[in-house]
Amino acid sequence: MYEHFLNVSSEAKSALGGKRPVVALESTVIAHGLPRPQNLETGLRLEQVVRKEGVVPATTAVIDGKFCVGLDEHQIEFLANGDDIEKFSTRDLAIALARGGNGATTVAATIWIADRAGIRVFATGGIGGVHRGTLPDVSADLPELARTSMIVVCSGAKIVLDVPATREWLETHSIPVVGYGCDEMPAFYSRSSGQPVDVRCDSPEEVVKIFEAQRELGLKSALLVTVPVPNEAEVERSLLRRVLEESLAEAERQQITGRDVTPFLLARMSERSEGATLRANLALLENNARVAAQIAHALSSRK
Ligand code: PSU
Ligand code: MN
Repeated sequence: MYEHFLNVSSEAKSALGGKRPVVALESTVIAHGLPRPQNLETGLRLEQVVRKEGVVPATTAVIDGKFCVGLDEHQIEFLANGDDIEKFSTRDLAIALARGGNGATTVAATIWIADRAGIRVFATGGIGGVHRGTLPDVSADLPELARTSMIVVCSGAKIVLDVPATREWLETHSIPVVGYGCDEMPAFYSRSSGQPVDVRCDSPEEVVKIFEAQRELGLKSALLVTVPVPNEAEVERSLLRRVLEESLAEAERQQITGRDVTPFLLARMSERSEGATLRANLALLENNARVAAQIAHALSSRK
């Protein structure tokens, strides 16, 4: 039933077969986005949050060249504490399949894999996007969102990015942006970005209705559901501006490029803010996983 390269956990398989709700989770945030030991704690915690809503979590990664959908605790621990865990985006998948290897999957690679497994709802912290600076560094998350029919729950694009340019990209490529309980697109650690959303939704059912309409029309893009970081965990504006500027300058001095840019900036901002950005990241990840589970529930009860 599944493609030979997919290794779907028995729990996810039986939920999908019985049309019960499943939420896909990415693993780059565990292997490269968060420091130890919070990365392992968070990887496990996000699964618990999804389960608490009566939904099956499916964290995705490439293990021994197999595209795993639904990991056990040991596999999550391996990703969190392993020393040579790569960061796989969509372009890396064919290489991983041909040559084997272990890698955490980005938003792009995770939604590609989850789509093949028949999962329709996915949660993360912040999507990749158009980077700042003169080099046109655009995350592969964006084109993958443009061609994958999936409800993607996030807190907008990561603040390290050029947020207005990322917003324009989403518009050009016809990816509808929902503000979940908000009228402005959130910006990861911050509840506001000055950027508009296309529509506001205040319940899982409203989101599901738009997603079903997208599918009815044969529109193949994702539905981006943006959820602001919980109030109490939002990073104060002037602190955020300072640590962001310092970290961006440091990345430029050290000539950090390619797949290392995002993990470098996230780690530096956390150090420079004495953990304030890390606390925000953990809070929004958990909140997004919960919202995604509620949406998955609403989606499965309509079928
Ligand atoms: N969200 C987080 N932390 C992360 C990421 C998202 O809260 O570390 C990861 C995702 O896996 C996303 C990746 O796909 O960062 C983007 O990397 P890049 O800019 O290299 O495409
Ligand atoms: Mn890049």
